[in-house]
Amino acid sequence: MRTFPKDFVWGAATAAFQIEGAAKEDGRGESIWDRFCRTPGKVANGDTGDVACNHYHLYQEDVQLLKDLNVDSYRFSISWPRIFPTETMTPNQQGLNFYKKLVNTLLEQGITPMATLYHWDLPQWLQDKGGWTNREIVQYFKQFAETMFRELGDTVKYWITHNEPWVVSYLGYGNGVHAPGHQDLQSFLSASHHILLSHGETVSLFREVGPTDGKIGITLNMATAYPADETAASMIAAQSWDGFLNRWFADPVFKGAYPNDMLDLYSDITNFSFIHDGDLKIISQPTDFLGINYYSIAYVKPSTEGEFHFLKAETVSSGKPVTAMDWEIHPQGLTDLLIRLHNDYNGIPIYITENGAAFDDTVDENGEIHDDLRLSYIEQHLEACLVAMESGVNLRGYYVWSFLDNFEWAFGYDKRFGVVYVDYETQKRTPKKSALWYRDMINTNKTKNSVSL
Ligand code: IFM
Repeated sequence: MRTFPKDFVWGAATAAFQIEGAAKEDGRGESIWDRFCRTPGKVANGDTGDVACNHYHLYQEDVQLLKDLNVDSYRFSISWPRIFPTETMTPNQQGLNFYKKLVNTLLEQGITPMATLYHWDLPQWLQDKGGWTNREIVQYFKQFAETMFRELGDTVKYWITHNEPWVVSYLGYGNGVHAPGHQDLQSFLSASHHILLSHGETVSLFREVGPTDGKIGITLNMATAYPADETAASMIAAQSWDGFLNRWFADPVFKGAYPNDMLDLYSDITNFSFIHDGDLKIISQPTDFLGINYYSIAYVKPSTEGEFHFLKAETVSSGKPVTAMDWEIHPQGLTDLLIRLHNDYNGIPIYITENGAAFDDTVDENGEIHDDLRLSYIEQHLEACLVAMESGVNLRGYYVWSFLDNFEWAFGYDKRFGVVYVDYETQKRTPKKSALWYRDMINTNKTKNSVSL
């Protein structure tokens, strides 16, 4: 019988913009995603986050659903424009009240809150100053973080500074698929640095004003990069891809240095003037844990053309089955990633802060959703976690993405990641087969302290 440790944390995750709705209520300001959704052609169907899952109003029902799922912990994010709607940086009390009510409801149900400070919904007024490409943002972010630590630090002990800096910097400022939609590689690199700097500054701040019994980490989206074939050129291309996605973000935080091979590659794009003396020392403040969002892998081969010409690489399909996002299903990539991170970053405690899959769900005549593909995806990835843990990886918990179907960024509401189905017309929630399986699996783990997968 394979076993997860008794204190392994079972969780579910969401993010503010993707579920809250109430975009114009109780003093919330405009976010870059509100603006992006209204820019023609950027988001599927012109979908917006105005209503989303209406979680802002239905949070009590949602916490009850989380309780029914048996999760130990719930990972959510805080909407920055709900707290600081304008440049005056006066905290919006109604926004603070919402998160206090949410956290108290979770605690009443015995569910541990894990709060992410930045999950992509930048106040538009900050973007108007240059957003993450302007170094001044670091001070604004610290102010936001300090407010949240002071307001919620007595009840929230687990904090994440950033969710997926690669997505924010590359998709937001590099290729423009995400808000604010800029297409400039120099901006990608300066934004990535300012995000990491704000992480380091916030970790230091947390040690001063955060809960003394609290923990703080960063969440990176990571994927194992495999060479598409056995040629030396493909191995080098895979190494560059790994640097682009993984090491450019993890090395500064956990080793205090940007990887040399990437500094070489990126020297065609920038002179790195945005990196100031002392920055890497700040970025590498000891961080309590690493959060990993894992979905798929990359098969990489050399190329001097196309979107990734600056990496001299491109990704190709390996022919494996894919999810509705067209992402290859590759649980072995998770095991390989976890073992490698454990070895490269000194046995850092790791949480899987997101893992899950989008599939085209259908509701049957009984109102049930038999999402066997999602269930199998989750099961295989938990198995991959177990294998890594048996090799000594310090894996502390797993948060399924996502608790609810929600707004999937540029894909709008077309892609469903939830283990709980949301009918967007009626806002009715229905746990899918995968949710019921997850609930039972957690229960078995808790009662027997062993799980048969
Ligand atoms: O929905 C996103 C989430 O916001 C961040 N990680 C990946 C998920 C699926 O694309």
